[in-house]
Amino acid sequence: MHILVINGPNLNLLGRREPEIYGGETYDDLLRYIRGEAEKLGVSVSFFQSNHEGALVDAIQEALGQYNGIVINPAAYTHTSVALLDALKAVGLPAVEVHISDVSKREDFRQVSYVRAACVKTFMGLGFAGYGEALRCLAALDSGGAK
Ligand code: CA2
Repeated sequence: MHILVINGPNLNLLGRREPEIYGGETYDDLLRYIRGEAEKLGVSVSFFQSNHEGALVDAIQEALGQYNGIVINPAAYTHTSVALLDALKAVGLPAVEVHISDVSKREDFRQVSYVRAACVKTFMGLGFAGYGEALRCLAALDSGGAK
């Protein structure tokens, strides 16, 4: 099983600021964590990060035929992007939305998620562990498990 993990704007700067919200670990630490979880599950992972909405749309489109599922933290585009929602719907791959912080307890403008309607599940507020849960969720779907 091949899973594409997509991260949106500014997540490449993890660990540099706002450690009280996003923790003190870096983007490279995140990739290391996800690789470790993927190995335990026996799934393969690839990563894509961009600060550009169109590049994220392209990555979602190009996932078709290459991957069995998508883990996506669209970052700020979560709350604004119909384009990402449409791209996820268009490819129809199972997708799981992840947020490091608990967006449900933050500002009003973070209460909307456009992508959620195209995702089978959302994990938020679990820190990096949310990405591990997302991989588990996709792996369970792939093996026909109920989750
Ligand atoms: O909690 C999450 O994972 C978010 O998707 C992160 C986004 C935010 O806009 C969403 O509402 C929730 C922001 C990522 C910004 O990352 C930073 C990295 C370094 C310093 C400050 C922010």
